[in-house]
Amino acid sequence: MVSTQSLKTTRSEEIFAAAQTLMPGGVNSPVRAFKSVGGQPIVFDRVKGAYIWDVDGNQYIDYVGTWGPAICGHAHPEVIQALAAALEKGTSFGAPCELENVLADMVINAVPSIEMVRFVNSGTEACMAVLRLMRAFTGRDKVVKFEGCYHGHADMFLVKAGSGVATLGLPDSPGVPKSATSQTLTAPFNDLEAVKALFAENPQEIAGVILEPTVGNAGFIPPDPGFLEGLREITQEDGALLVFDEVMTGFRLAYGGAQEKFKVTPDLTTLGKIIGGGLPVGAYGGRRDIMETVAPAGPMYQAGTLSGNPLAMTAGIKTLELLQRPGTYDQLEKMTQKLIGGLLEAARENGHTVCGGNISGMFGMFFAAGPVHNYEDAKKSDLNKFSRYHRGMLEQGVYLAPSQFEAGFTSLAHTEADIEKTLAAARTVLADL
Ligand code: KE4
Repeated sequence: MVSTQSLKTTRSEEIFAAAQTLMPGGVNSPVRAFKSVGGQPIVFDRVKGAYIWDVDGNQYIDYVGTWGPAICGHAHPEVIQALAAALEKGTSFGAPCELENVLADMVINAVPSIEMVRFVNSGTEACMAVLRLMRAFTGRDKVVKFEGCYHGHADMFLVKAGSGVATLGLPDSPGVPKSATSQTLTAPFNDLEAVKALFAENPQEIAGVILEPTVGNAGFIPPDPGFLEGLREITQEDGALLVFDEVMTGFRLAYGGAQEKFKVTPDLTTLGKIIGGGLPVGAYGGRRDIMETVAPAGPMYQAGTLSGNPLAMTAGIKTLELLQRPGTYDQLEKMTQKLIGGLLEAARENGHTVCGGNISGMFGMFFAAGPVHNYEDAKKSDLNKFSRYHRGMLEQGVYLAPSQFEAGFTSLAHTEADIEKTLAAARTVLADL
C-alpha cells in the first residue's frame, strides 16, 4: 500500500507529458485528465480484482472500476479465460454469430422492459440510436432530458441545462449547432412539476423523456420516492415514451437494473459498460413493437462495424453469468453500505458536513449538508474540498473518481480488508482536510 509520503509519480508525469503532445489533453476521454480535481493524473500499468498498479509501481484500491464495467473485479480469471478461447476463433466477424443470440437472450431475460435488443459499441451510440428511435416511432421531435444527466456526447444531448422549469436547449459545446439541440427540453432531476409544465407547454409534441433512473453523472443522486412512477404516468398519458438510460445502473443496481430495483418499467432502455465486461459494448432495447422500427426490420437506420463482435459478446456473457451467482447483489449492497457509511462517519467525526449513500454497488458523497436532489444542489457542494479529499485519498492508495460529478463503484472483488484500509485512509485524510 502507498506510504503516507507524497506519491512518486515520475513515470506517470513523463508518459502524461508525452501524451499531451499526441492526444488532446493527453487523454481519450476528458475526465481522465483530472482537470476538475487537479494534480498529476495517474497512468495505469495494470489492474486486477479491486486493485490498480500505476507505472511508478504504486498500488491503489479502485472505486472507479473503469467507470462501472469491472463489477466482478478487473481482469476476472473466468472472463480472461473465456476471451482467450474466443480469440482463437477471431476477433471480429461483421456477420451474425451465435454469441449475439446468447447475450441478447440474457439481456432480454434480465431487463423487464426489454423484449428485443440491438447491440452497439458504446453508451453514446446506444443513446444516439434510442433518441432516433423515440422520434421515429412517435413521429415527434422534442425530447426531455434532465440537468446533470449524461447520455454520451451526441450533439442533441450536449445541452446547457437551463435553470428553472423548462429551457429550450442551448448547446454547451462548440461545434453543436443550435438546430441540434433546439428540440431538447430540460428540467431539474426529481422535479415532476417541471416535467408536467413541459408537457403542458408541448402537448403531444414530445417523443419521450430520457433519464438516468439513478444519476451517476452529477455525483450520486437517487430518484425521490414517486419520481419515476410520476414520469411513467405523465408519459403514458401524453403518448410519449419513457426511456431509462441504464448504461451505468444496468446490472449494477440489481441484475435487472434500476427498473427492477424501483419496479418502474420504461418503454426503452439503454445499456453499456457491464454488459461488455470491459470490452466496447452498448445496447438499446425495449418493447418489441418499438424495436421492430429499427432497420432492417423497419425503416429507422442504425449500423456498426463492430456491433456484436464475438470478443465483446464473450466478455459480456461471462460477466453476466458471474453476476447471476447467488448472493451477488447482497454482497455488493452490504460491502458498499459499510464503505459509504464509514466514509460519512469519518467525515462527520472530523467536522465536515457531508451527505451521500449507495444503492447496491454504486455510491457517492457530497461535501454538503444535503439532501442533494438535483444538479443545482450538487453544484453547491464544496468542490474545492472534494479536490483535496480526492488527492489525499490518492496519496493514501485509494483511487476515487476524479470529479465530484461522478459516482463511485465497488466490485465483487473488494474485501472487508479493502474497505477497512479505505476507511483508515479516509480518517487520515479527513482529519487534515
Ligand atoms: P460511453 O459512450 O462513454 O460508453 O457511454 C456514455 C454514457 C451514457 N449514459 C450514461 C448514464 C453514462 O454514464 C455514460 C458514460 N459514463 C461516463 C462516466 N460518467 C464514462 C466515462 C468517460 O466519459 O470517460
